[in-house]
Amino acid sequence: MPLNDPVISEQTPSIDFIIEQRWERYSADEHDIWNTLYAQQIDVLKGRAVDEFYDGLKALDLNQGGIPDLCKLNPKLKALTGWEVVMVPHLVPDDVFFTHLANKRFPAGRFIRGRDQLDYLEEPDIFHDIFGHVPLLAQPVFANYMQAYGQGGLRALKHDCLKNLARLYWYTVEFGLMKTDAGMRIYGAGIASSRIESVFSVEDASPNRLHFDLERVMHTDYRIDDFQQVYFAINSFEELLEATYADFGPLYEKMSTDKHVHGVADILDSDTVHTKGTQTYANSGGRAAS
Ligand code: HBI
Ligand code: FE
Repeated sequence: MPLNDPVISEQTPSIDFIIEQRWERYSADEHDIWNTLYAQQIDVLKGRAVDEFYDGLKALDLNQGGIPDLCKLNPKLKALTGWEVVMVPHLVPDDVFFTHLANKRFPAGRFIRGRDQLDYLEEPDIFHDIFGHVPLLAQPVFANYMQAYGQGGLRALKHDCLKNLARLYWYTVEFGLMKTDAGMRIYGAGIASSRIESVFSVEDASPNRLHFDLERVMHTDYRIDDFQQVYFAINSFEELLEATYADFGPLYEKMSTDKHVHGVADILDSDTVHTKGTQTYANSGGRAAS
């Protein structure tokens, strides 16, 4: 995000960090960057993303051209699952983030990346946040999972388990895969908004692809500066929601003292292995935003 963005700095920050979108202020070039990224991802995600992702894009008319206007997007999303998208200037503090999710508000960055950053970005922009995250918020089971995650996050803060929750988010909402009859499919937004990782995550031989297990994932380290060395796959969104609907109370008790962490390349005896990776890829020098 440009630090001197005049549109942002003229607004007084509020405690929920929400800012107005002011859609009319996006330039033709910014809309064009959205269109470029959109066309590119639609192409690369063919046969690689879960059906629910396309259903969401279609139900929300995200293919209308240009950066979506929240005034048009939110009524459609609200009608489907009760969720809405709100604009924030940048990453918001964890408690603010969880509070938004618990109240069915998805905080999305307002700015869009520049042409020199089409493939790599440090902070989530509106393309990652809306194209990557919002289609699945039109899917009721996934939307419930996101709300449960926000509620769980607020409780985790009180138990000093934030890191565990952040790993769960990372390996599901951002980098999750789904094992379908047609093969491994992408549902994580960090993958779905990245041209290169969209292919890497489902086709490359190097990463491990293991079956999702709630506690296992919450104790697994992650890297933010390269492609993943491990992906966790679910069979369905129902599986994900059921795992997080369990009473987290005892889990938080345990995790507040048990801080063991598995490395990104570890395979445990208890893991269900979908594909064992070769782990030989060189550092690629970056990936798209998550
Ligand atoms: N804020 N805007 C924004 N977007 C995020 O994805 C986000 C955040 N704040 C905190 C946060 N994510 C993470 O700490 C969570 O994964 C736990
Ligand atoms: Fe994200």
